[in-house]
Amino acid sequence: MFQRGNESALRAAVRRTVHETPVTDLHTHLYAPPFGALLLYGVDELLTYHYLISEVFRATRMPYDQYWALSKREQADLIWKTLFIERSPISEACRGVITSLDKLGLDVGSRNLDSYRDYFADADPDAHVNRVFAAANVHDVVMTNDPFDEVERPAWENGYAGDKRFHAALRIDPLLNNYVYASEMLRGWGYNSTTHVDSSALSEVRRFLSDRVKRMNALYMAVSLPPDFAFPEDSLRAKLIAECIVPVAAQHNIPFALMIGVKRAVNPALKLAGDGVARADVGAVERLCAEFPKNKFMVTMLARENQHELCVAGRKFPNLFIFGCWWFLNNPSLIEEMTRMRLELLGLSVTPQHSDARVLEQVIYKWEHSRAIIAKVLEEKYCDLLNTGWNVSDSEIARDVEGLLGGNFWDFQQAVL
Ligand code: RAT
Ligand code: ZN
Repeated sequence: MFQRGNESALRAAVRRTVHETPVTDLHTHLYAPPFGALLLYGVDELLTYHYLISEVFRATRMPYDQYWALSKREQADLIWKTLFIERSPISEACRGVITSLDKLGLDVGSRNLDSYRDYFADADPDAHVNRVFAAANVHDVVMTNDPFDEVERPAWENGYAGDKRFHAALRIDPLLNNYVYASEMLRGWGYNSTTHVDSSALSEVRRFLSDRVKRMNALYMAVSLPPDFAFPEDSLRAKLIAECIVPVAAQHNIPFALMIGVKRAVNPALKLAGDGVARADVGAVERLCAEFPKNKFMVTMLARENQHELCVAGRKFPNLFIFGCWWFLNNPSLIEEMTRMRLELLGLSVTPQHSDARVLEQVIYKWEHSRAIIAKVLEEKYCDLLNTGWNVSDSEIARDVEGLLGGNFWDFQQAVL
């Protein structure tokens, strides 16, 4: 039991517990080994992460076509030379590569890119996943499974049997952001989802969603949305949410995850690196939660300016679960600000972070960096309690940290409202 005067022992215990507690990473873009080439790993993939691609264009001002004409290895060479050798790799995305290599036991002091390549060559994907998850202390991750993705679909159709380290999430961006295209795909798979959206088309969309949730054993359905996302509104998107997503989510008792605030293709020449951010309307989230109190909504927002309002909305709606520091917010200064704000406004009822990893080894740095910040904020909060005369035990710290690093998500995912 830690008491007033034991602050430094308590701080050490919090740091140790946060470090030693395994994570459930609730949103990644990683794939289980049976998905083959979709599982990205290795130093060339780490270096060509789209977060680093925007940085290399800033540093080189290279014509876009010239970069895209390079092979992956040449792109990685260029990024290594430009962002790691010719200047110090202090941005969060650069630092992340170094942390990941270091935690895998590679000598980052040598700056020998080819020796890092040798390390990953011929890795057995299954064994490598185990090794990386162990280095990151990640227990399991949630994939992003897009039923409209031609490359991903065959794995499901060929009887992918699941992998307890990788859960599925049904990602439905095309359906909500580009219905004409999605409905055409659905028709190709035998669903009579006409472009004229009448009640029978809606019922076919529901049948499609329900089939996919079952086939994937999806933990939740998810979408990313632009800053002008509104609800309710007189739009196809709002209709599909209210009449398809919400009932299917309720039928399977799974949450609907909304990731709000991305401006797609602000600079299309950057491809995946070309998306931006803008403030969105938290009122849309409030109205959704109010209108469907028996449904569960997981929400993360991309604009820093939305975070306080979102926390306040979280206080009003028990069916709203707030998670992660998404994408441009996944930087130490912002993670710290957001984690502190969330714990102060929402206590321990959130999941402070997800990795959004696209390359396997990224889970190492994303969690290493975030754990340090989560521990720092928690230490401070427990010390404040100690200073009042409240005591805190090791098992209470373990309970709280398990919740933050995964348990709270599982509770919400399984809750019946
Ligand atoms: O963080 C990212 O890598 C982004 O490109 C997106 O994938 C984003 O996280 C998303 O899920 O849409
Ligand atoms: Zn993502």
